[in-house]
Amino acid sequence: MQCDRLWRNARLVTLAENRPGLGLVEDGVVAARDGRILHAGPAAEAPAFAARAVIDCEGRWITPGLIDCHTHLVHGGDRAGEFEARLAGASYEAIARAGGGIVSTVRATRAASEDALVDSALRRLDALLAEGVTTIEVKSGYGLSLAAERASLRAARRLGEARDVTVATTFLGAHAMPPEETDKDRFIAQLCAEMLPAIAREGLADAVDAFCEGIAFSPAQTARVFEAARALGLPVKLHADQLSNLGGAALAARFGALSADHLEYTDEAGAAAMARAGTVAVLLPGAFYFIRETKLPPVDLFRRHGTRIALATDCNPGTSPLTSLLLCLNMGATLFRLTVEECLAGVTREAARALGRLPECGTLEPGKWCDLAIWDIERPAELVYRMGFNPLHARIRRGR
Ligand code: DI6
Ligand code: FE
Repeated sequence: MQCDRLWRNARLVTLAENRPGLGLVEDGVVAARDGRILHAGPAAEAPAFAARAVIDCEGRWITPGLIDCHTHLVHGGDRAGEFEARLAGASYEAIARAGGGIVSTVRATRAASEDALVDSALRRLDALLAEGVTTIEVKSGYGLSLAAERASLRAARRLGEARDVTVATTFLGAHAMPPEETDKDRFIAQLCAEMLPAIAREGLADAVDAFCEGIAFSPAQTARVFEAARALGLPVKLHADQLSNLGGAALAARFGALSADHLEYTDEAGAAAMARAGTVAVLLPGAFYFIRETKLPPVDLFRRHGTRIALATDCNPGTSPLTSLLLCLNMGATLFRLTVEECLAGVTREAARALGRLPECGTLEPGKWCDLAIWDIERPAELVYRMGFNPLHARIRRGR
């Protein structure tokens, strides 16, 4: 059988659901043709391939290319000064009065040109790519006007042209109140009537997200955003139950959301509703760590009900300035007590599911894009175990 490339003498973490656990294969091969996986499995079961190029992996491990399924990679400025002030004792109120907090990122994002947004995001993206990331989700939500949200989403799309990576964009207009607006209902009405339809018409968003929280938008306001998204045929996701339990997980499930994210305060009804709806729980240990949250997400409830679990960086300037998905794996294990299997599935198969892209990526199975990460490790657990060490040997996207 003809193929373009063949990786042999490899050990595979396939994550295929028809194999147990991580779907490990010793002495495996991966064959690619036209950018897609033709075969991934034991060498003994592989057909005889005539390959244009054969790569001897010398026993290295291959995982699916990693997927960071929740980021706010595109934004202006940073909040290092605010971090420094808080460490020196400044209160949130004092920082907000001095123009800090999320509004300062909105101002910096609006002030930046689209080119500048791309340039600053590329530096963060490159850090993720260096660790084997081949698919990334990028949210807007620091523009909060049609022009600035559009620029952010365009910048996100351009990341996928500037680098060899798949970018999934998410419109998060309902992230915070724009500084010039005073009425939340009025803002949401305008978002649903004008911003979202324009963004959808221009094909700038693959999904729609909202921040359902006391400091952001209510469940009723969130539901309005979701209804508007549904009318436009766009899938939804939700920042849910991060700081309090407003029933965000159940709300997301009610709308058949791809994912509900954060979930520290989610209760059993929420976890069960997510499992029934197939809504993935995206856990974000970087934010948990950075804001020194102590309430743990209900991992045992997710396990008991069969809710799928993904892990992501939540890379954002305010609560998770994290640009390492490998460190995020370690945090998922140490902070949330996830198993190695849950962690690795969380940045591959389950992250793909959280983006609605499981048919395209996230496991090593025939027909999917041949997105691979090849690692200099002796066992898969090393990817979760180390902190600040990058054993990536090679990153392959679409077979090359
Ligand atoms: N949850 C968060 O933790 C961030 N956004 C969100 O929806 C905070 C964003 C920021 O402070 O810049
Ligand atoms: Fe987030």
